[in-house]
Amino acid sequence: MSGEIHGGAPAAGYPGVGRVLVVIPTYNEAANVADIVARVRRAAPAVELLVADDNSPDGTGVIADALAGTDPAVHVLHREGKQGLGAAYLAGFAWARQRGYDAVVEMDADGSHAPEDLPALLAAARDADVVIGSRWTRGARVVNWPLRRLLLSRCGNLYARLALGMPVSDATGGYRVYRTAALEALDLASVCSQGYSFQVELSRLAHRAGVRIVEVPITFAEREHGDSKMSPLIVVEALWRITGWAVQDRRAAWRRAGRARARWP
Ligand SMILES: Nc1nc2c(ncn2[C@@H]2O[C@H](COP(=O)(O)OP(=O)(O)OP(=O)(O)O)[C@@H](O)[C@H]2O)c(=O)[nH]1
Ligand SMILES: [Mg+2]
Repeated sequence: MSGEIHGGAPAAGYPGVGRVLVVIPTYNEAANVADIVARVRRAAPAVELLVADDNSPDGTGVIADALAGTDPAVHVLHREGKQGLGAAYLAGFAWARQRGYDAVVEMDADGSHAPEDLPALLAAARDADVVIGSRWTRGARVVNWPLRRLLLSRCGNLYARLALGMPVSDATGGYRVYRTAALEALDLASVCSQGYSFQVELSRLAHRAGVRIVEVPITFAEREHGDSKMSPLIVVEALWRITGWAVQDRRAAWRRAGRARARWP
């Protein structure tokens, strides 16, 4: 049933941004999916939603189908099995681009990304290509996160910022708006990340492409229901990839500097 699509009539769109698709990747989010969809519909009635489910064993996909059956603004993309957050988002982006949406939103299903913050993110998207909902910018709040997760996020972001030279305070954050025109400018075919590093990889691609990136403070809350899919492997992948990109960037800079020196008389 991979790629099967349910859902219908498009909503009217969001002023200044156009037709918006909120992509919600799910794996075993049966306790959360109905609530998050309802909250998005209340907070931003003009957007549409795509639940990208990786054949969750807990029946998340079935619940999503029932929601799509009663609300034409809700769509479901059924994928064959668990292939990681990055792959689910790339499939959601492709789905949106094929159907002419003007912007896509990334949002977790577990309630950590408050749908009530979405209007502020979309307002910022009027003058930006990428809007990052940031946990680490003035005005943001992080609620109920254990100290080890706070430290991991702070240190991970510091490392990403220093290693990659990006002026982004929350490069690992997964609450974002991308204008689809800006996605065209990114080399999505080159994306290789699966977990957290997907967000860093897209931040890096956006920064390198020179598109306008804006950060908006959000209130981030620890999930209340269901289990985290975060694992040590995801952290190792992020560290490994960020280090690899940093080395690549330094080598390219040295090569450029070497060529410039060779041109000197
Ligand atoms: N489709 C799909 N969704 C996934 C996969 N892994 C995670 N997700 C979803 O991605 C979102 C984020 O996953 P979480 O488990 O909350 O991970 P996290 O937010 O990084 O970690 P926590 O802060 O511990 O919750 C949730 O909506 C998950 O259901 C996957 O392999 N496929
Ligand atoms: Mg989460």
